[in-house]
Amino acid sequence: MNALVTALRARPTTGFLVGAGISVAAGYPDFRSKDGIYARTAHLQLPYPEALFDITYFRKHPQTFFTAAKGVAREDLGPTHAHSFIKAVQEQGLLEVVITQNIDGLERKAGISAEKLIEPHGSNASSSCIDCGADFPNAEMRKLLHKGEIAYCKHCGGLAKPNVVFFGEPIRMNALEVRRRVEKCDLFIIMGTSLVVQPVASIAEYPDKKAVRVLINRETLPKFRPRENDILLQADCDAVCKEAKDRLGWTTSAS
Ligand code: CNA
Repeated sequence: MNALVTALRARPTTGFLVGAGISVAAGYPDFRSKDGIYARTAHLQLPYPEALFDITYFRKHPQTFFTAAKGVAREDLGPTHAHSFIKAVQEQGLLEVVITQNIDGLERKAGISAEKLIEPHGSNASSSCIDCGADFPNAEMRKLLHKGEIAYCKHCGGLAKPNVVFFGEPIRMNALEVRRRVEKCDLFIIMGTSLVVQPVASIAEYPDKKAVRVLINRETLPKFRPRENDILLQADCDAVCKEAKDRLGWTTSAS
């Protein structure tokens, strides 16, 4: 913790790679924790857990996704201490980039500016048809998700879903731009991700060897390859972010 605060006092150009863990305190379950989405949908007896978000499986069994999404699609949830910390880094003028694997839109709700934010796995802020690509009204998608009912495109009758990238769909990321921006960072904070989903997980390897990487996760990650100057914090990311912000005396404006 001291090492993180000291690193931030040096006013480094800072980047973030974040995952579902930073939204758990808000009320969004992550994928792989004991009480995550995969555990909660075990009763659906999927052929493999990721099938829930697999485009080929979705085409054949759309009801499974809409049934599972029923309890998860929420609009009333707000940003966590982790989001607020990222916002504070932005307000300090230190933020270079935030790469979020999350699709819940909480970074935007927290006030992270669009030019700092990269959402390779898309966002649930809009919806469209998987066949003709026509927009599907998001308010209506929300209602269907709440009821657990399948959304059909009004133009071609195909299946519609939130603009969240499913397994088997191309991710929304300019890899060269991401690499360029991550390489600019003196400090790169990775938090609340299992670093399992590729290609985004490999962004953890992009920072320059001289940069300080910080890994904040409540479990150890076998896939993470530590470097000499890494700061490894096996901890709750909200507790770390709140303490860092308090110790630095950083406040955030309302968004
Ligand atoms: P994951 O594989 O579920 O991993 C989450 C990681 O966060 C795990 O290693 C947990 O131990 C850790 N974790 C959970 N809570 C905390 C906490 N409070 N403090 C510290 N660590 C914590 O999720 P990833 O993000 O790695 O996987 C990428 C997937 C998850 C993306 O495609 C997302 O779209 C998808 N996802 C997003 C959301 C969301 O938008 N809120 C929710 C669930 C899944």
